[in-house]
Amino acid sequence: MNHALPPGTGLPRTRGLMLALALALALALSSVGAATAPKAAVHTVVIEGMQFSPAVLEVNAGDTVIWHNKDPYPHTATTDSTRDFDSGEIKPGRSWKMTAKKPGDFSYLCTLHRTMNARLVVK
Ligand SMILES: [Cu+2]
Repeated sequence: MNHALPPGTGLPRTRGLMLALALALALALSSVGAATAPKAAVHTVVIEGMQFSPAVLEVNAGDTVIWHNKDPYPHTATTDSTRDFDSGEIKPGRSWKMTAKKPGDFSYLCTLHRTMNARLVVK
């Protein structure tokens, strides 16, 4: 009785298995790649106590920025000189959101309280 396989018989099966493993690995890696690829994020700037927080926010182009007004009076988030964006009046307890499309370094303020300054950096 000879139960040993003839030489070479195991090789095609091993190759098939290796191929399946390689394929599975490639699939796993591609899904990891998709998960770590830059995705549009959502950032929040809180307006409270007559201040924008954070005062400097860095985002990627395509990200969404939400300004949330927690003060009991209205505010705006406005790039005053360039007019790149202007929230208009954000009423107490309300929010305004914008998709940051254009890369740049945008200084903005509240047109109702012009000492309130902040910066949005879009990369
Ligand atoms: Cu204000």
